[in-house]
Amino acid sequence: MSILIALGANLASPDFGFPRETLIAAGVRLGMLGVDTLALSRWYRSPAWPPSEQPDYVNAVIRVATEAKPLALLELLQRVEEEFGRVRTVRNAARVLDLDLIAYNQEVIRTADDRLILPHPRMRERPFVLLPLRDVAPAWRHPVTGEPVQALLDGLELAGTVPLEAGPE
Ligand code: PH2
Ligand code: MG
Ligand code: MG
Repeated sequence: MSILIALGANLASPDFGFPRETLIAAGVRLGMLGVDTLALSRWYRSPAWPPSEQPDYVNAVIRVATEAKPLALLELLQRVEEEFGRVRTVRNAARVLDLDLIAYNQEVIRTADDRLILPHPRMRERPFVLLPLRDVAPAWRHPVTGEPVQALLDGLELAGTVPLEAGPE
């Protein structure tokens, strides 16, 4: 059983500081809202995708326990993004906090309005999701294709996504 949430940030937050500090604060906030972190991956630095002049991202994945059903969990994540000052502008704009629901156990979901697609449709191409996902759920398999996370990683260029050294970011 794995409910997996990807965390990302590439702008400092006026309230919480460096991206990593914001991501930790977001994890604490999620706990207050009944989303308990069971496992936290390493922190990774990865260049913004698609390539741009934006600052690098800090990315991680948490494996959580929650009573919230998938759509309620998505709404809760969006609420926390807003609380943390996330401003929605254009797609892939730099951000203080991004919380993406990646997978909800083995559920395969597509809402009529495409608001929620599980597993996350772009996770397969994203080393900054798959590397931390492997940290918290090494035996995870894609619920549609059955591919293990390692098989997904084997096909990708991973060099840009590296564990963050200890430091303030
Ligand atoms: N998230 C995005 C767009 N681009 N790039 C990296 N490296 N990490 C992210 O989390 C990320 C991104 C939109 O959610
Ligand atoms: Mg994202
Ligand atoms: Mg998002």
